[in-house]
Amino acid sequence: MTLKKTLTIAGSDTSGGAGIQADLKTFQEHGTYGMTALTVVVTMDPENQWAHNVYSLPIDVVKAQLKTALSTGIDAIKTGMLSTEEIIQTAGQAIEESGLDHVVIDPVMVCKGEDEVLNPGNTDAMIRYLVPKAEIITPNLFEAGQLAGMKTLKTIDEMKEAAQKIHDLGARNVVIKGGKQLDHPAAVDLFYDGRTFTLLEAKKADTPYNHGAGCTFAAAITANLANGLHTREAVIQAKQFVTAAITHGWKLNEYVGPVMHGAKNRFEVPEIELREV
Ligand code: PXL
Repeated sequence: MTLKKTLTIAGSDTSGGAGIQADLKTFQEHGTYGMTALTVVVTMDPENQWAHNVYSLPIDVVKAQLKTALSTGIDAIKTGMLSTEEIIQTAGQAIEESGLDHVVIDPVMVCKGEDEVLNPGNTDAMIRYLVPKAEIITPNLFEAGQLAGMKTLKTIDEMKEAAQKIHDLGARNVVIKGGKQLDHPAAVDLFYDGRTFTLLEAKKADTPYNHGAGCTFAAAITANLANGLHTREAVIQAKQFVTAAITHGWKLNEYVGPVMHGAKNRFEVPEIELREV
């Protein structure tokens, strides 16, 4: 038996909910074979309010991992936290050389609860090296605003405007993760394929424990693409996966509560409503 191979180019979240840990757990739940090219290690300081520290890996180490992984013939690639312009450019080049279509760009700029942008020059590098390679790009409201040259998005109309702009930058499909942040009755994400704007709505989960939700959503899309789903179906099923994961989010300690990556396969499959807007 052979498995579809999914590669994440992303950071290590030592706390286990986001980053490559989220990606690998999600890949596993989808029956794909997960591989990694690590870009940074993120640690959290238990003596200082769980403050994050980001340690970038040397560029040679990133390149060596990409060479290893891509030599095996990957079916789908996801990018996550890329901390420097050099790493962004290197990831872009590797994707280009791979010739792969199934490329999911999760343009991570901040960690939840930390409002510092990783490095302002990174946005321009993402627009140049990564956005045009995306079969699907998955920014949150802040990241979509940065990519589109807008402020943090606050309404569905602003989400539509940003999705159009990001599509114009070369991403073939855009998913803007609104989640529960938007002033909207449902947990809502917007999918734009260049023709139709579709809202994906789920019941808002009554929990503060959602660390890693963004990474998990994007990783589920990646695995679904590797498994042969079309983009729209890949996104819908990923929304079910992440909604279940958030619904069963749990408290790791007093600072962080990760999603439960395996919830969809163990508990109920949530209802997602689709609406063209
Ligand atoms: O959730 C964004 C994110 C992505 N990648 C890594 C992280 C985080 C947030 O903590 O640590 C490695």
